[in-house]
Amino acid sequence: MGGTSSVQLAMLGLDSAGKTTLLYRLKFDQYTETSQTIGFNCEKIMGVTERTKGILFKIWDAGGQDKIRPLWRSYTSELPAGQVWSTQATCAVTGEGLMEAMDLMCELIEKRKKTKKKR
Ligand SMILES: Nc1nc2c(ncn2[C@@H]2O[C@H](COP(=O)(O)OP(=O)(O)O)[C@@H](O)[C@H]2O)c(=O)[nH]1
Ligand SMILES: [Mg+2]
Repeated sequence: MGGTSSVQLAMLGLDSAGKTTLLYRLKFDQYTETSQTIGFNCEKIMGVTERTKGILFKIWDAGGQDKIRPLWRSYTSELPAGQVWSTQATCAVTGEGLMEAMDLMCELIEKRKKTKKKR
């Protein structure tokens, strides 16, 4: 990444997991009340931490209902064997842990890009 770049992300999870709250927390830096997501939401969010500054995150928030879940496959089918997973505790209501999560995600994306180049 470095300089100005953009990445596209898909947020997948069951209904009421907190995806939309998290999206708006990142976008508006405040708690926003949500209603059930029908289909998708999408927001462009600029990175604000040292690590993510200059990176434009285009984040897709996909509804989690049973009907939509088969579509997750189109986001996950290209993941390589041995994909590294990470967990970061966050609270979408207060924003706690979110910046750490953005940094961690950035690190994973950079690693993924490097291994892709090697192939
Ligand atoms: N305690 C707590 N509640 C949350 C959190 N994130 C979302 N919620 C609440 O959980 C409910 C569902 O959130 P929503 O973002 O609509 O979930 P989505 O279906 O995954 O988009 C809402 O009432 C939120 O206020 C969180 O991190 N902590
Ligand atoms: Mg939602």
